[in-house]
Amino acid sequence: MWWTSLASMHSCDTFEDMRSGRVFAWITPLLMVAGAAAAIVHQTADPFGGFFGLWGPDVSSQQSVGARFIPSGDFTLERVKIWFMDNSGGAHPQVRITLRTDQSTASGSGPSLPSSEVLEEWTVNIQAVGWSPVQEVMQSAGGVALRSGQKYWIVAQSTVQPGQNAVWNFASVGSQFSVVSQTDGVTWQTGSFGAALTLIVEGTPGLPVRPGDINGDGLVNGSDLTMLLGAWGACTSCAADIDRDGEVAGSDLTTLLSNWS
Ligand SMILES: [Ca+2]
Ligand SMILES: [Ca+2]
Repeated sequence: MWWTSLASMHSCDTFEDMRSGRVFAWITPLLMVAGAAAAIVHQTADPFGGFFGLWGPDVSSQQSVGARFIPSGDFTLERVKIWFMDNSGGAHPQVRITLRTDQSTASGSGPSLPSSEVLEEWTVNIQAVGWSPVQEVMQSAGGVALRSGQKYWIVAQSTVQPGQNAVWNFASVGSQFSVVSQTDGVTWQTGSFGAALTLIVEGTPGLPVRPGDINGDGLVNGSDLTMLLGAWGACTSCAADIDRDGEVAGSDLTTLLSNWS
């Protein structure tokens, strides 16, 4: 299994440099300059030209893989990009990719592992044929909020048998907090630093604008409801007048409740 070969690489000086970020430190600014219109939330190098060649962990019925990223600012998700290779010889194996929150965030404690909370998901039949990586692009339909400093996971799972599976390419340089599961994304092994899985996350700076988010914190919840009820009645250009008809009324309440976080 590709992933297990990682352990044998840890004594390599070059790999130690990657783990420490020394190699990655100089290439990150170059990648930022090369970025397109969308803002970069997270970006690794591509899989080509690395010390170890083309490699990565299998994504199969026997192994799920997760890569963690932490936004340095607030963003609205636009798309996720991952390089995959193919172990099937051209059967275009299907991969389910999910954006998840972190267990430690949800519970307030515990190890940093993917939670079961799915913020968005995509199903991809990878384009790659054989060991020639192809980048898959997953567009966000919902404009998920990515909050500064919070831990997020991109998880790849598959029901395809080993040997017919997709392979998530490692980046040519860099390190990353990533995990594997032997039970298809349910029970995760403790996270460990390893070679970076190729992962680009793009977004628009700022949290998504949600109708009903009166206080602008990215959530539609009791705080907004309290503000709406407090402003009930005729109202000129107040935030609680969501439909801007000059009064805070039932229609605004309906909008708020239908967008409840
Ligand atoms: Ca709010
Ligand atoms: Ca209104």
